[in-house]
Parts: sequence; structure tokens; C-alpha cells
Amino acid sequence: MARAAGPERRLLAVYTGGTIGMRSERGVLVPGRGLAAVLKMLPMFHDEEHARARGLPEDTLVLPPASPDQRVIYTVLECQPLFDSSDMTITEWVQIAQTIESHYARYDGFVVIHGTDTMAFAASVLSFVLENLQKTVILTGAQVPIHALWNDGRENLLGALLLAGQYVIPEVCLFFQNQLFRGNRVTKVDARRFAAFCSPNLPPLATVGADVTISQELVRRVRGQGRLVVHSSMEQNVGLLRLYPGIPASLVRAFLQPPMKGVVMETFGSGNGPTKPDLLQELRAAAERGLVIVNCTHWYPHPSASPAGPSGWAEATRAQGDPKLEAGGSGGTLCWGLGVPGPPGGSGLLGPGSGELPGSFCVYLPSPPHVPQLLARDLRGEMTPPTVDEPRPSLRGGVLGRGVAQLLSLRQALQVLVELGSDRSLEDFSGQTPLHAAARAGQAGAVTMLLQRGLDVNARDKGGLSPLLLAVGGRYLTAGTVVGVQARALPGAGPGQSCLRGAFGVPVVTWLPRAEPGGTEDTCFPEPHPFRPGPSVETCRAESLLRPWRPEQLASRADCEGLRAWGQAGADLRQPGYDGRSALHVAEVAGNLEVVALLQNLRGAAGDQAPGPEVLPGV
Ligand code: ASN
Repeated sequence: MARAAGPERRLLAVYTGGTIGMRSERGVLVPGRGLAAVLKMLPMFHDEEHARARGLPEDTLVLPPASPDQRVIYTVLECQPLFDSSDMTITEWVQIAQTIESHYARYDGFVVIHGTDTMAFAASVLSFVLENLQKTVILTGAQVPIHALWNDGRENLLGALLLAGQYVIPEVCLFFQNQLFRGNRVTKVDARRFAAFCSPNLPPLATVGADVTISQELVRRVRGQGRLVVHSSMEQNVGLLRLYPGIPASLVRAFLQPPMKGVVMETFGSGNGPTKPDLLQELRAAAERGLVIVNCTHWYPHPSASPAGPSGWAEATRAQGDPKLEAGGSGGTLCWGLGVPGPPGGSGLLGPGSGELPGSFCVYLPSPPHVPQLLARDLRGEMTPPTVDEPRPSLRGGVLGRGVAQLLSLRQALQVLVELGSDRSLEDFSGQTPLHAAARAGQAGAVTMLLQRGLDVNARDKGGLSPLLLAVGGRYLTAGTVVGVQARALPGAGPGQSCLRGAFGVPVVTWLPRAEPGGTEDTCFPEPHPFRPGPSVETCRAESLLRPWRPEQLASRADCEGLRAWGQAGADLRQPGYDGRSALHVAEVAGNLEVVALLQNLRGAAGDQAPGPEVLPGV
């Protein structure tokens, strides 16, 4: 973040509607046209003399000087039609993003004038739709029309224009009542007071009083020099289900029916819910159909609330026999990436803008494998970083950075850090080595370098993930191949003891049903055995998290890319999964000829007869 330099700063103000420009028609407020004309008559919004002296075109306004050496010049682009924000949808928000994209080169910053009722949703969605943002985008509006004698519109709009004009804050923000919030952390809390918004779990990025105070440590840094990407493909079949005491299972069933693809389920306390078997059965059935369910507390978030661990409900539902429940994380993020074909990035994300709520979340699996991965990553600052007692590896400093520096020459270390350092999300997983980071970013060059320096190819992070799994999970064919080759080359890689086998990072036996010979106490089954202790929470977590990457699971979802990544990494896809069925078997039963052909090809390429030491991970 920096104070913007230059004598003139140009802004585009996109006016979409909302109360700020509304007029009364027969006693009812309706969106009003001609906001620019109104602003032109208000000296605080337009310095006519300067505009004339500069020869600015008719549609261009200029603010009076805020500092002696800088002017903020802006153009108002009025949408047709104008909206009360209750009528806004993802389609309109994507159009706003595309407008920003098409004017991106010509303006230094953007202000979106929007109705307040859904402004938090808009800000959150825009924060995900706009990737590689390097300029300031601020949404604002008002509780009272700007034409009224006593209103908040003037202050809000002027503040937004000044901040967007004078500072580079490369984020989607929301400015209201002297506070600049991160767009995906904010929620509307009042319909009458001018302080209509709050950001429960993140302090404002900036506060405007007699001075402007920017919280520099909170503002996100520009990530690399990548060009702006607008993700326009968004999954619309996503819903919000608020549980309440006594909610009937039939109602939940109706809500979860296709075409629903993802549901944010607001639950009690730190993520609890009713343990009625019929209700749990509906959730389980929906999860089996591939619906992604994110558990998020509807407890009003308080800044000092301590993050919860696995919730009691998560435990309870697991104890009742739900093998799919995965509880974890210290924040229930409300974003999900169903529009995204695969990690990283992809074509769309949706965050409904209630801000991050404390409490555990759980993802019912199976879901598209990248979705839990995306939910666990901090993509746009929507998550609170772990607290001090949970140290994060950092590529720029700290243990991971030092590790990289010790292993490599200065030039190589710099190269790795340059390749990896721009991805803030790399800092979010604990227990990861530089090799994890490189594999996760798909940086084959860095992977090679780190392997040559002897980094453990089978190292696991705290969640049990290995570098190979991260490379393959991200569909990084080259990085996956490099790690896979190294894993197979290690001494001890044999049919019964493959290094690839370890890629899943959980004991082999966790894939065997308890009844099957070979099953042990580590076997991950949810039913509490009356005489034996159940599997540890960690084991269950690991199994649930990793299962979507298994080849037979990929085959059942016809995920050819994932299978290709495993194949290229050298895995033997003939190996059966936990239920004894191989990927090929699954594809044949499903009648998916494309997957069958792919698996046969991969098999052919690998040499069918070769007694490959590289059996599948965890099988
Ligand atoms: N109904 C208005 C809207 O959201 C409320 C407002 O802007 N204050 O468009």
C-alpha cells in the first residue's frame, strides 16, 4: 500500500443504483438517474473552475484539491437500468467486474456506488471475481439519498473518492461512515443508523477522521505483476441454510435437492446442530451426491471470539456414523469455489459477504476435490491468519525461508523465493516444507532444485499431505512427475512398501473396511466400537481430506485430469481402493468410456507387464 503519486489521479465511478441516488416518486423511493449532474452542482464534488481551465470533457468531474499537488478527476458511469440492490444478482456483479476490466488501463482506481442492502454480498463476490487486482476498488452507498438535507451519501461518496484517488489499496473494499473495510469481511448490521456496516473479525483497513489512518499491516500486498483476471463463470446453485431448533429433515431434504451444488449451513454455537438421525441421513445423502456443505456458525461473530476446534456436533455426527464429516479449521469461511474447475485459481468463486465467522467448519465429502482445498486457502484475505501460538511457515522469513536459504545457493534461493514468494496462500499451511510449497505451487523447477538438495520427498505436513499429493491434487503434471520419479527412486520403494504409497500420509490400513482382513484399530470408521477406542480425530480428518484424491474417487467423478496427473507421476492405477475396486473397475461399472480409455492408455504407457514398485498411495 502506498500513497498514490502524480499530479492527477483518474477514477471511474460506476453508479449501479441504491438509496444514495434515489428520489421520491409518489411517496416511494426509486433509483434516480443523473447522479453526475447532481454531483456537478455540489462544490465538494466538482471544481468547475479547474475543470474549465483544464478543458475537461463534460462528463468528467474533478474534486477540489485535497492536497496542494494532486487532483482527483473522475467520470461517473451510470448503469442502465439502475437497481435497488435487492435486485442485484451474480450476473450484475460480474458485469461490474467486466466494466472495471474494460476500463482498467485508463483509470487509477474504481468506486462502485451500490445500494446498501446487498453491498456486502457485492463486495465479497467482487473480491473473488477480480484476481490480481493492483488498483483500489471501493464500494459505497448511503442510508439516506444524497439530495436530502441530512444524509450520509455525500460523506460516504467523497470519502470513497478520496481514498481511491489518493491511496493504492489493491483490494475490493467497502467504505461507510468513515471506515474502509475489506470487502469480504463486512456485513450490514443496521438499516437506519449511518454506521450500517461492521467487520466483526477484521479491523478497518483505514479510518477517516481529521487524518486518514491506514492500517498498513492489514492491507494486502500486490501479488506479482500478473494482469487482472475476471472470473465470470460462477456457480449459481449455491444456497444458505440456517438451521433452527427442531428443523424438519423433510425441509432440509427439499433444500438440498439438485440442482443445488453447494450449501453454507449456518449452525449453532461453534458449529453444532441437531443429531437427529433422519436429519443427518439427509446431509449424508446430499454429500454422497456430491453436494458441498460448509458448516458455519450463525453465532453473531465477536472480534474477541476464540476460534473453535472441531465442534461437538462434528464429533456427535461422526459418532453417529457419518464417515464424510470433516471438521476443522479455526474459521468458517463463507466462500466456496464450485465454479472453479480445479486449483489453483480457476473460473469462479462466490463469497456471500457475511464476513468470516468464527467457529469450525466442516465439509462433507465427497465433493469436487479442489473445493475443500480452496476453502482451506486464504485467497483474498477472507480468512484470519493463525494466531501466534500457531506459527506459520513463511517463505519470506522464518523457518521455511531460512530452510530454503540454507539448502540452496543464494541465486537458487532467490529464484525459489521469486517463484513462490508471491503466493501468500503458501503461508497458510503449517508443517509444510519448502518442497510442499513448491509442489503446491506447481513449480517444477523449484521442486527439482529442492529434491536435488535432499529435501524429504515423503515429508508430511500437519494435515498429512505430502508434496506428491499436493502436486497431483493441483494437477501439476510436470511437478507431479518430478516428485513421483524421485519417490520411486528412493531405496525401499517396493511393491509392499512404495514411497508413492506414502503420498497420502495416512496409514495404509485406514483404507480398509474394518471387517476386511488387515483392518486394524487405525482403520478409519466412524462407528465407535463398543470395546475398542475409535480412530483418532486426526486420522479421520486425514482420511476424509485425502479420499477425494484417490484414483477410484477421481474415476467415479470422471476427473480425467486428476487421473492423468497420477498416471504421469508414475502411480500404478491398477491398484484397488479401500473397497477393493480399482479406478478402472469404477469407470467400467459407471459405463464411462472416456475414463476407461484413459486408464487403459495410461496403463499401456506405463507398461502393463512391468511389476511396478510404484503402487498407489495408501492402497
Ligand atoms: N434498498 C436500498 C438498496 O439497497 C437500501 C440502500 O441503499 N440504503 O438499494
